[in-house]
Amino acid sequence: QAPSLILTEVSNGIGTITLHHEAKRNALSEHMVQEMIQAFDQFKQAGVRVAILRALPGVKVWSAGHDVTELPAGGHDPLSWQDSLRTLIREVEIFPGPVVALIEGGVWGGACELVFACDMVVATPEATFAATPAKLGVPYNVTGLLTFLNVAPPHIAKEMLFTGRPMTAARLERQGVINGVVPAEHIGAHVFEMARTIAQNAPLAVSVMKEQLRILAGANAVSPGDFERIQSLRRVVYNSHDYAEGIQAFKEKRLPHYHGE
Ligand code: KFV
Repeated sequence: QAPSLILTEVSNGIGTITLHHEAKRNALSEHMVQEMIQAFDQFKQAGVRVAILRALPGVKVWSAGHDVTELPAGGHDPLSWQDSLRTLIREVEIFPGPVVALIEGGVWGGACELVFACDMVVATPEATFAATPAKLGVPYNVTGLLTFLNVAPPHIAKEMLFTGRPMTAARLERQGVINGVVPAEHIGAHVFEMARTIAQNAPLAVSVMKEQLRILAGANAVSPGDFERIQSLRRVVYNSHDYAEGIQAFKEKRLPHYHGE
């Protein structure tokens, strides 16, 4: 059996998932995602009321995002319904209790969306958040963009998505995108205290509000025609030279050369 890439712990109705694959900077591989989904299932069975998603204390990289070696080479939708990142984000959204992200280090690409999809986010002052599809030439998917628009003001979401540059925790807190910035030595206690407060409240009320907020946040009507148009535009991107080049350049550890086709 392959070694576990996460650690899990349950105590007093609070479940913690700790990403633990530092050699690959906690990239969200299929293997790691499957383990996280299993952990959320176990939490449900154990009656966990609040989940905490974190990396080991002191890490430089919270997660490097989608495992780029698992993105399809070209001609296939890299963020289809079955993709591991998409599956994990749906799992976080439908988990019956709040999921709180505790962030130390850099958060990249799909991990940035994962963190924004959590119900609350607390970070250390050194934490940074980068949305990178434009760096790699990836056509981001519809629900993925909605995750950004649901938590960030449009200008901030666009700056993140168009530049791909890491944004500081302080700036995101000012914009109301994350809930708090707490120094590393206090962040664990701070997040657990928040989790304990939630866990003492009425679990049914909390989980039904979470589900209502999820449904309301996704209540944008897109016509079938518009949806098909978006999919066809995205198809142009993942069929392009630039998409294949972005993935290839990452694997060869070099800068990509983009032509816009
Ligand atoms: N996927 C697969 N392997 C990765 C990876 C990733 N996202 N990020 C890092 N690795 C591997 C890397 O190839 C190396 O493997 C090891 O982790 C350490 O990385 O076999 P190797 O060569 O040891 P280093 O040496 O790059 O680590 P470091 O110098 O500490 O830099 C950390 C970091 C995070 C700045 C750097 O690894 C990096 O830039 N990673 C890629 C970040 C990124 O662009 N993520 C977005 C992925 S695409 C995505 O999520 C989506 C959905 N999207 O649309 O864009």
